[in-house]
Amino acid sequence: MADIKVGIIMGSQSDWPTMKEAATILDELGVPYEAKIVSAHRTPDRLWDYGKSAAGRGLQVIIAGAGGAAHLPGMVASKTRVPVVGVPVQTRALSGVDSLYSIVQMPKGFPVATMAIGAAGAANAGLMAAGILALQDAGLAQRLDGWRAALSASIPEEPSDD
Ligand code: RP5
Repeated sequence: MADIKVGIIMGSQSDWPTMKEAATILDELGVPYEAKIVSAHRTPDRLWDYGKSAAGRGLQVIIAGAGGAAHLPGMVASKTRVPVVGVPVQTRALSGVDSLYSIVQMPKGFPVATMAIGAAGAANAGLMAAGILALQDAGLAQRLDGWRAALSASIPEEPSDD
């Protein structure tokens, strides 16, 4: 099995449509990952074990997404030195502002690199993880440069009515 360096975790199955955006980016860039449901509130022991074993298992980046009282990214960051990229999942009640505030306001000492709310944030989390790994992987660096160049090239110079 390929060496897995990225872990995608989420608080609920209902987060997967959002977190899939991170997975899609990693697929496009040929970065192997694992995806797991790990809830800070519903499966605290699973969260504990995941954080405790992350570095030893060779994970180099953890992408953690949750919504509402989104404690997962911060709690996993408190259990591992592996960099955590947090994704605030959009909620129905408060549009994800609750998730954002829950994730972004970490106390000094335990950082979470917090992305934008929702799908764009999840996609950017994938790109952030790839960028971190690319620092030590020339092939991935080249693929990421190509991905970015293709995105730039796809942006038209003028708007159209179609
Ligand atoms: C959070 O509660 C999850 O991350 C999810 O975004 C939210 C709602 O979860 P479900 O009730 O849909 O399982 O823990």
